Amino acid sequence: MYTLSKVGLALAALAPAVLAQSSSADLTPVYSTLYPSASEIAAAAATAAVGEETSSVTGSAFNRFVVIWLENTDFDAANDQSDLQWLAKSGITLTNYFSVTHPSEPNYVAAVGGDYFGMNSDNFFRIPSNVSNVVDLLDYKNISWAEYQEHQPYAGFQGFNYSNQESWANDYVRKHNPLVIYDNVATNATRLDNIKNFTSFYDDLDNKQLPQWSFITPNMTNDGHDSTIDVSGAWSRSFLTPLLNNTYFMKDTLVLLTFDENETYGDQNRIWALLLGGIIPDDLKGTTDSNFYNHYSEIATIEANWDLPHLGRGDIDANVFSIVANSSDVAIESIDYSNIYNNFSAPGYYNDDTIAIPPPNVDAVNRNGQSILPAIKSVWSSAYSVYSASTASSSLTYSAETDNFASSGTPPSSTATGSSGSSAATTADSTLSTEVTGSATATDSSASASETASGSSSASSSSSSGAAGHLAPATGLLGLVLAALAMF
Ligand SMILES: *[C@@H]1O[C@H](CO)[C@@H](O)[C@H](O)[C@H]1NC(C)=O
Ligand SMILES: *[C@@H]1O[C@H](CO)[C@@H](O)[C@H](O)[C@H]1NC(C)=O
Ligand SMILES: *[C@@H]1O[C@H](CO)[C@@H](O)[C@H](O)[C@H]1NC(C)=O
Ligand SMILES: *[C@@H]1O[C@H](CO)[C@@H](O)[C@H](O)[C@H]1NC(C)=O
Ligand SMILES: *[C@@H]1O[C@H](CO)[C@@H](O)[C@H](O)[C@H]1NC(C)=O
Ligand SMILES: *[C@@H]1O[C@H](CO)[C@@H](O)[C@H](O)[C@H]1NC(C)=O
Ligand SMILES: *[C@@H]1O[C@H](CO)[C@@H](O)[C@H](O)[C@H]1NC(C)=O
Ligand SMILES: *[C@@H]1O[C@H](CO)[C@@H](O)[C@H](O)[C@H]1NC(C)=O
Ligand SMILES: *[C@@H]1O[C@H](CO)[C@@H](O)[C@H](O)[C@H]1NC(C)=O
Ligand SMILES: CC(=O)N[C@H]1CO[C@H](CO)[C@@H](O)[C@@H]1O
Repeated sequence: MYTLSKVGLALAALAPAVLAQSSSADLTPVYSTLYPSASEIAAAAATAAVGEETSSVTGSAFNRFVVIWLENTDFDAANDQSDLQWLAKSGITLTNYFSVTHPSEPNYVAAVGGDYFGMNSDNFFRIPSNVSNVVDLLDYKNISWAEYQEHQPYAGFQGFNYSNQESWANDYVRKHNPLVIYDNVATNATRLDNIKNFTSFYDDLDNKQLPQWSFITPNMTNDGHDSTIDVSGAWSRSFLTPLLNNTYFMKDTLVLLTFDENETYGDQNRIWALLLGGIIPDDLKGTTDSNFYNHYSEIATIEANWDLPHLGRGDIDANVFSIVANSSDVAIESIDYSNIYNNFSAPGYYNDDTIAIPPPNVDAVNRNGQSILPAIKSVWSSAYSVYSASTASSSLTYSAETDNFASSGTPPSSTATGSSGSSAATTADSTLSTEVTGSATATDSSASASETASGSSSASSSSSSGAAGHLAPATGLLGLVLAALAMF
């Protein structure tokens, strides 16, 4: 991470005239599809530090949670894939697990932070450091965590992409790396070191030093994004097969293998999900669980397991996976999902310049009966008071189950406002002064046409300005120039 300022300096050398006009001379690193360059990345990789954290905090159902995400596949296509069917014989298939929106990036963001804040594209986004995520919850009880990102060039890399250096095909992409998008991780050196290269997974496995929470992202080939469900299914089977026979890995472990989103936008955003690991009892292997879950269940489940406080967002009332709910004494809510589509992003900070980041619900109690994380409450409680007063008269109600808005005369319920409450009622937020309208172009020229669709809101009267909202890779004039360069 210290190498980042070097990158900034290198950029300054490239654009001295621009820098001279930049009043702040802020060398905040700028990332795009072109910067940093491969040689700058190689130099940074040579000195990058790698986090090594482990711990053994006992949970009610598991002591280790490993999340693996594949890409863009409809439920039926995954359920019919032979390697996934083979894996399913060792686990519990979740048959009503929903993604929360389209396209990719907001789903990754939501699964660790409890909201996607109106994000509706795969652009270069940063989430301000006063917004919390699972890392804050895990830290509260000193539960170790890491990400393993395949072909990320070094631990803590913050760039937009790292392509195959021979074919230049898509390989590592930031949009599939949920925690690096949160500034409260990316601007903290200790935390950033835990966002590791995939090779570190095998180091940590061999050293019996795996963290208790981890998020694994295969590259753009192996996750199916630029390939097929047969490729991602075969990769999943080959990656997991040795692990399923590894007694160290399996002990007290829960693995979730799932997808970011359904492929067909007109359909319900239901995705295939499988629970595996040492905590699955033999009599539940090869069975299904038809309770309603969504990406926020990934957070609610660790809260229930380790009896953690909450983030005050979509995690508050998400269902906990039943195998964990059963041993945590947490109820599972029966939810009618027949009208849940989750196929666009509700209005919010990243798709509407007039909308602030909503305060988390500081008064809520989560499924395991805990209050909000104290550190979050201290930052947001006064903003929450203002916000809840202003939304009480709003005609928009937010439903955590559907993660969408519905027009009605009913004021938001006290628990519902906390979740992704990007209501049309705006608070006095100043948009980031550093924001640029030129976007870092998606690296991903082979993305399916559907993935570039922006979720437009049909539920709100507030105007949506598309994806250009609070894009924050670059600073000031320098940023504008670099954003323009990035469009070559
Ligand atoms: C976490 O670790 C810190 C530093 O070692 C310690 O002061 C604190 O009590 C620990 N917290 C818990 C909940 O174990
Ligand atoms: C990152 O991973 C790639 C391939 O998995 C490997 O070739 C490279 O050496 C790794 N880099 C570091 C710094 O670990
Ligand atoms: C990122 O992707 C762009 C567009 O494909 C490519 O030109 C660039 O070299 C890639 N950057 C790296 C570091 O791989
Ligand atoms: C993704 O990783 C696999 C190895 O796991 C490799 O064979 C493949 O070439 C990589 N994809 C790209 C685009 O580099
Ligand atoms: C940085 O991260 C460490 C480890 O997660 C945490 O203990 C510390 O409080 C963080 N620092 C700040 C300023 O947030
Ligand atoms: C896993 O262990 C079982 C039982 O010992 C064995 O039958 C199976 O072949 C092993 N699989 C692998 C991939 O090693
Ligand atoms: C979401 O699905 C509904 C129902 O099929 C459809 O009417 C709507 O057009 C879809 N929205 C998007 C953005 O695809
Ligand atoms: C949870 O408990 C219920 C009620 O006892 C039972 O039907 C269900 O099979 C259990 N689920 C799991 C995954 O243990
Ligand atoms: C959170 O950070 C954003 C961006 O810096 C700022 O606009 C907002 O006022 C902050 N909110 C609170 C409650 O600190
Ligand atoms: C809920 C659900 O699975 N929705 C759809 C995802 O996409 C597939 C294939 O288009 C449909 O069959 C599903 O109905």
